[in-house]
Amino acid sequence: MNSYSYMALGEELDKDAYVITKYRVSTDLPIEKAAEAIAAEQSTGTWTGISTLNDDVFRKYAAKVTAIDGDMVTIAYPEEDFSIRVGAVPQILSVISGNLYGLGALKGVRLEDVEFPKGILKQYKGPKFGDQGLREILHRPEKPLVGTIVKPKIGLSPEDTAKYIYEAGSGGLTNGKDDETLVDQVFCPIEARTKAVAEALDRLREEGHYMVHAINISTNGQDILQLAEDAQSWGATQLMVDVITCGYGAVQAVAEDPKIKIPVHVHRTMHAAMTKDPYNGIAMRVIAKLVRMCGGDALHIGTLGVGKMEGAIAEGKANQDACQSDDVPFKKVMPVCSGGMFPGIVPKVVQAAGNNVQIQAGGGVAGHPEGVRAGAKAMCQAIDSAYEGVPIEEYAKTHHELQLALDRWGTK
Ligand code: RUB
Repeated sequence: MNSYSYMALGEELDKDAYVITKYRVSTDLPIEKAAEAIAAEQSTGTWTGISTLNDDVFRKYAAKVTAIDGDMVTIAYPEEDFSIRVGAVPQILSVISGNLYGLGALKGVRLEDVEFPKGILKQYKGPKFGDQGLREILHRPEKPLVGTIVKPKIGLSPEDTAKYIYEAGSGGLTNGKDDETLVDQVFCPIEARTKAVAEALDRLREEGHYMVHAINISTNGQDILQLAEDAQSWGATQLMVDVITCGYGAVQAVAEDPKIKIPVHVHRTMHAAMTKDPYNGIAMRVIAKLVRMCGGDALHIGTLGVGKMEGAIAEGKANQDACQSDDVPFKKVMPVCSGGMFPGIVPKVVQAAGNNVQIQAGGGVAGHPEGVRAGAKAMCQAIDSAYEGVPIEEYAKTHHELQLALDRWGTK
């Protein structure tokens, strides 16, 4: 029986013929052995030599360990190992991010990055609208988009949800959204909520303000397309899908449905089970790249070192880059900074992320001492201060709602 080596350190590969991955590996094994174990398990090998593997199969389909730098390992998988039209992201993930986590020889392994060859990318469509499409809908060409997550997450009726959105829009917000745990509960049926919110948005438009609201349609695979189409027919202006709980296929199905003519907001609830440990799991930037391929128009990327959720500036920037880079043939995804946001920390986010972001606050709007409309105004004023480059404390001196927000929550 032949024994095959998956090591190809320093080999120059045609980037258009391989999916190139980077893993951070923690192991007591020599790192070369661990890298080889991953390359073997995820392509043509297993724990022992096998009589059914021949030179031809190995040459065509074996993964190659092309670089090792400290604990960072680069593995290239031949494009032919992937099954895109049928198989798609579930199959991609089974290759680049599958059994390897279970290998007993590895204490930890984290998929840090992936690059796909043109042949695979061209089988995806990417976002229908993307960041610029959203900006066109909202008539907001340059400034950061500014939004809210309706709070409390659960419990409001359709009418109270619509009232919240009307108030938020009257205060100047461009985006509203359902929270991730709200879909079609008895207290707030999705049809009634969508219709009530649509009426509120129509009223705002008549008054000259453009706003969209993402209706959460996260559900079973067999139901999600119908729900997307129904929500659109009830007046939804944007749809929301939780990518980790529903799957990439759900985002792709909704985004690629030709009947769907509204943007898709992608929430990432549960991502931290995979992304939080620096030594195990999957980096958010990989998830962002896949969401972009599948057609998400907006995606949560973290709050770049501030807010209630974990996530440093460098990590947020890497996620933003995955949404916005020019090296893939897709429209750009609107990066969404959300989670524990409030007006006082908006300038830090804008400083780190620039103006092409959507910044949104739930508690940071609904918790304003003068209510939702004032909370929305304070968020908009914070965005304006950052956009105009005026220190926020200075700006607050002439903007009452912002001053109240700073008094309540400060700037850290
Ligand atoms: C926002 C909220 C969202 C988070 C998720 O509410 O809880 O679901 O955005 O986090 P609040 P992430 O503004 O009151 O904190 O965007 O990091 O996935």
